[in-house]
Amino acid sequence: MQRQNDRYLRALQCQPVDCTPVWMMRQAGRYLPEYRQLRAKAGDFMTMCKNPELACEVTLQPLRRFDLDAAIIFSDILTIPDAMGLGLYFEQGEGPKFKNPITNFNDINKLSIPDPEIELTYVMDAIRLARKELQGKVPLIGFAGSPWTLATYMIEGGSSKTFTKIKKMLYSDPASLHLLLDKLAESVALYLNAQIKAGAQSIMIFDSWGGALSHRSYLEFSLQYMHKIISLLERGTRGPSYTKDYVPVTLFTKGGGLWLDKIMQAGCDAVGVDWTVDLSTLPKENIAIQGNLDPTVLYADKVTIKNNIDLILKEFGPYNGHIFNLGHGISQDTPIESVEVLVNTVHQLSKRDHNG
Ligand code: 1CP
Repeated sequence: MQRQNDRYLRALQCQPVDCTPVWMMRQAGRYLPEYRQLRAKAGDFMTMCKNPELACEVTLQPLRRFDLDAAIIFSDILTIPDAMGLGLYFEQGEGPKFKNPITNFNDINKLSIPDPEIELTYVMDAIRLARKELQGKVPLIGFAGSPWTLATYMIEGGSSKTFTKIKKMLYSDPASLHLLLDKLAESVALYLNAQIKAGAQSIMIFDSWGGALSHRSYLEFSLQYMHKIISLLERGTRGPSYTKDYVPVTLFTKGGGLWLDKIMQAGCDAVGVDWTVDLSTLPKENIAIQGNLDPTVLYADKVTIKNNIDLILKEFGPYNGHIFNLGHGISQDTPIESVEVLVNTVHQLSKRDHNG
């Protein structure tokens, strides 16, 4: 029987850890040959997401190779718009697309809020199965996209670099966009509460495209709705010492470095930071920080990888509220050996500042 590893949950509550916990955004995915193999057999990505056995298997794959301190359920942020009837599909090499994107108020008005126990029951089944298979070895992370980030895909019809359509709506018809964001916030809160009930032990909200907004728009169209979601989550109460069954929330706005003081006031336990953030400027008091290695460092040689990890760990010193992660998802052509170096170096080097 494996010893329970809860250093990730402890760090989220800024409680003493033996060394710094580490996991990677997109750790279950295309850089792993065993993922590519399973994906080739399954056919397409959504088939894998909608099959709880396959989703559970992919969740566990990175943990068999690396000494990671958390698992993240294999799914996608776009399951919610899919459940709202937008018709999600993936075109080879082109990323996600929607058959029925949102174009106007009428489309938004017609959208209904999915019941996670019906339309998204496959995610809950995958979570239940993954918890069973993990046997408490490491905690399981549940997640969702932020309303703003989901809305970008729903209005643009897929990925975008410019966000022209949604920004046009933001400035010319803000009431419609607010209605959409409100429906999404409610949907995400229900979805995350169902994930918690199914066994998710920590929650992460991905605001991948919040950084595309102006300062004022970020507060009004993104942060406000994440704040609302957090206030609706049923996740227990955090005590002064480590609270085992409390479900911490991490907010990650890519490109949100300038707004971290505001993000930290949105009721979250941790903030995710990308590689643009100067860690020395962040408060290191009762709020956990997740990040912030540039994922492209993993293309470099071992010594360079170790040096870059060392620099980040030195910024935190003995502070308990650090969760080591990349500043964004791992790239699909990352060498496996680099991931091994990353995970082992974080554990080894961080012991000097903790009681490991
Ligand atoms: O096999 C394939 O071709 C599918 C690639 C893939 C994978 C592995 C997609 C399509 N999604 C995922 C899994 C995924 N997506 C996880 C799994 C758990 C883990 O982290 O290991 C998670 C947490 C996500 C979240 C996600 N999906 C985000 C937020 C995080 C981020 O990277 O910013 C976003 C923006 C998406 C949308 C999405 N889904 C898939 C792709 C290729 C994209 C991004 C497209 C774009 O750049 O706009």
